Amino acid sequence: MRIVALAGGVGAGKFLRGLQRIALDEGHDLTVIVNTADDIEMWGLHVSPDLDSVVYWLAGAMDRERGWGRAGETFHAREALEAGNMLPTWFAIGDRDLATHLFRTELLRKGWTLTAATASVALAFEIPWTILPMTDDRVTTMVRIRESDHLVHDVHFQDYWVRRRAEPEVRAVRFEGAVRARPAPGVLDAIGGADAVVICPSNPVVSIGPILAVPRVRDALWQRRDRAVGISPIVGGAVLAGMADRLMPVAGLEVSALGAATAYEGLLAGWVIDEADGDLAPKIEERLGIRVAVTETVMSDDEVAAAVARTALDLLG
Ligand code: FO1
Repeated sequence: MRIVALAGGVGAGKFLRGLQRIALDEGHDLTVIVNTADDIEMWGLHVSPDLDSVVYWLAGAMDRERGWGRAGETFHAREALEAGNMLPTWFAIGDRDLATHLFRTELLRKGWTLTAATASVALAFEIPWTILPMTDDRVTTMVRIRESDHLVHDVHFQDYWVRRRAEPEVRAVRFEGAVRARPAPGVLDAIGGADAVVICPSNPVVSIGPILAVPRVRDALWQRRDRAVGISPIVGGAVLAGMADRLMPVAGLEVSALGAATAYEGLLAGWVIDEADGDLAPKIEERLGIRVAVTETVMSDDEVAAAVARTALDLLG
C-alpha cells in the first residue's frame, strides 16, 4: 500500500513513529509531505523546522521532551554567539542540529533544490521513506499581531512563536508567497497514487494550512478524498502541544475535534478522535458526512502511536 502523510509539528512526529512501525511491519511505502512555511534564515542558515522534525522523529534522533532539535543536544555555539553579542540568539540552533543546517545550507548554496537537499538529509539519517517539502518555492507564514492600540503588524511565524512566546493577540495568519508556489516535484504524483492519505494530528492552521495553500495540492487531495483520513490534534477541547488553540479561532475554527475536522471539510473520508471527545462523534459524522473512530490518541509512546495509525488506516477499510 502507498501511504502519503501530510505533516508538521510535534503531533505529526509522534504519530509518524507509529505509522512508520506499521509501514515496516506490513511492507507499505511511505511518503511524507511536510510544511515548509515555518522556514526561516537564521545565522545565515536555512532552518526548516518541520522537515527536520520529521527526519529526527523517524530516525529516533528527536529530543522527545523538548519537542524540537536533537536528543542529547548542547548549545555551545549559541552560548558563544550570545557571549559575544554577535548574532540574535532568541532562536536556538543546537550544536548537533547545526550539522544538519550546515549540510542543507551548503547544498542549497550550490544550487540544489530543497527537495534534493531534503532527500540527502533523510539519507544521512538512514530514513527509508520519501520526505518531500510541500514546495521548493519560498512560502512564509506571517502572523498579524496586535501589540498595542497603535501597533498591529505582521511578523514571521517564528518571531511570534519563539521570540514573542505566542503572547501577543493574533489578528490574522497568511501564507506569503503561497499563490505563486508550485508543489515540489513528486508531491502531486504521490497524492494521486496514494492508497491512503493521512493528515497527521498537526495544527490545521499553520502546519497543514500552508500545504493546502500550495496551488493544486488541495485539488489533488480532493481527488483522493475517499482514501483520506485525519487524526484530531485537539483532545478534550485543548491542544497537547503548540498554539492551535490560539490560531484556530483566527481561522474561524472552533477549538474542538469537530472544529479541526471542519478545516478539512470535503477532503476526508474518516477522522480519528480521542476518547475524551467520544460524544462528538455522531455530530462530526452527521455534519461532515465522514466516518469517525474513537480511540486513545494521546501518544505517550510508539506503541500508542502505532495503534492510532492502525485505527486511522482501518477507517479506510
Ligand atoms: N522552538 C523554540 O521554542 N525555541 C527555539 O529556540 C527553537 C529553535 C529551533 C531550531 C531549529 C528547529 O528546527 C526548530 C526550533 N524550534 C524552536 C521549534 C520551532 O520553532 C517550532 O516549534 C516549529 O516551527 C513548529 O512546528
